[in-house]
Amino acid sequence: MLRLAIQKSGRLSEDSQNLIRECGISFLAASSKLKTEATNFPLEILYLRDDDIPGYVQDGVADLGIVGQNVLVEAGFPNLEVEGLGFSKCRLSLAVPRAATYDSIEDLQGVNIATSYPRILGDYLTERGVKANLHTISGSVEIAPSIGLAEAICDIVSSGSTLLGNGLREVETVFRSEAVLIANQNLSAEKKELLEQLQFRMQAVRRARR
Ligand code: PRT
Ligand code: ZN
Repeated sequence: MLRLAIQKSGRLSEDSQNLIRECGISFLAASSKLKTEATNFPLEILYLRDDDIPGYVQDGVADLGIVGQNVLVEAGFPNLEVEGLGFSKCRLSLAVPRAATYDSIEDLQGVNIATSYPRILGDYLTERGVKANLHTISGSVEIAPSIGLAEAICDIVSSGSTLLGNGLREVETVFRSEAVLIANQNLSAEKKELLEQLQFRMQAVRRARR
């Protein structure tokens, strides 16, 4: 039996559950239960916080997972990715107050930047020879400039209205993300076979949606 970890509640959970259902797999939705067994495919579904999913799959507690690439790469396990799933598209962007002058990434030299993505941002800045002071905070990153915590932020953007509403201007795209299927690297032959069946169905669902 395969164990698949998906987000319990949040931006990924509905699309993740819909994808599995459209693969013809029946199961009970996330409620108070943290796991459920599919009735017509050898699959057990674990409902977790998205941040915990890469580590669980890396350690083999779960065989598979569905998570945002942003969370996967930030966790340090990019090699677990099997394939992109085409939903929850967003970007990780740098933003500064609307009135701040910004011409190029050089302007971030020595600047305080608030983010929940120190690894991805740190790699991006290092590749460009920029040394900034990263302040890692876990939420409400957008308010950091207005409360004097940082001069810039790096956060997930989709429509851009949150940045706008906080008087911020997007200046660089650091990373583009979508939901991805991930898998433990040491699956047994039986589990690999089941993964292939699941991938085959997921690809058929995506072709049918187009
Ligand atoms: O509780 P748990 O830890 O499981 O969930 P979470 O709160 O950490 O994550 P959640 O559900 O908010 O997001 C899950 C994943 O959805 C993220 O890791 C991204 O891969 C993806 N995603 C897609 C987004 C967005 N779009 C998005 N817009 N994640 C967050 N946002 C935020 C954004 O940071 C901004 O603050 O939503 C706000 C609105 O965005 P705008 O630009 O449309 O205004
Ligand atoms: Zn989370």
